Amino acid sequence: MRFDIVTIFPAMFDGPLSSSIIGRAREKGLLEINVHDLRKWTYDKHHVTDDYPYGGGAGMVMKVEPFASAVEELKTQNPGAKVALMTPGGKLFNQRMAQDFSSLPGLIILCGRYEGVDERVSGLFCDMEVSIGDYVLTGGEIPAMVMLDCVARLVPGVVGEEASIVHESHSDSLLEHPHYTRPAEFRDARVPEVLLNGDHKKIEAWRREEAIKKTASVRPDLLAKAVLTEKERVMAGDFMEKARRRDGDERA
Ligand code: 6GU
Repeated sequence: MRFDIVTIFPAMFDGPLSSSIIGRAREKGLLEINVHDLRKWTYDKHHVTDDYPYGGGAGMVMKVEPFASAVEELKTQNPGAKVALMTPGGKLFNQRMAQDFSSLPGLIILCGRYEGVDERVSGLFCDMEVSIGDYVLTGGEIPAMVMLDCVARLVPGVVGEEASIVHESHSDSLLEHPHYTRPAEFRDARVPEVLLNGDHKKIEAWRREEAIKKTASVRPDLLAKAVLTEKERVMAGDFMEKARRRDGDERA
């Protein structure tokens, strides 16, 4: 899969995209990631990418022409690619969107700065506006890395063990069960006995229950989408009640 990122801060991408799993996948040719300086598509002497807002107000607005030229050029190189503008006003990114994007031939990701991007960039040149959460960052660069990382690891071959992406937090609307490794005892904190005696049926049942318990306690909103048996629903209800009592009216 090919990713093209368009930004006024290309250096921000150096470390994260050449390390670890993503770095290795690029070396193996499973991912092609190109980071482009938006200023490549400016044609004035000072390489201007922003300007004052029509109607007045604080802050600058990113201009339409450089993004327009960028998208037009990159689309000819990868016609099947979808174009996403990273902006806090976009659609909330989630695991489902990541799965959908991972089967595309490419993503062209435009990084806006937080003050704003001329509306015509999104209106004329983008397939979607994407946000990574309900908080404000200084720009779309870190969100672009978050989205790229999440999509890239779903591309076949990028993550070593295929099984490890099946049973993970969010793919089935449950948080993951706890994990342990040696030592079996650390400062009086013992690894749960069930994990030590090799009864895989019991281990699976324990993990499922722990996942439901954790989700009910930390992210009860996720349970609405989770597929649970009748018995599991009741159990989830009990855990939620317990968590409510424990946390007081904090989540009223
Ligand atoms: Cl995509 N951009 C900015 N500036 N802030 C954000 C965001 C994006 N997503 C969440 N906060």
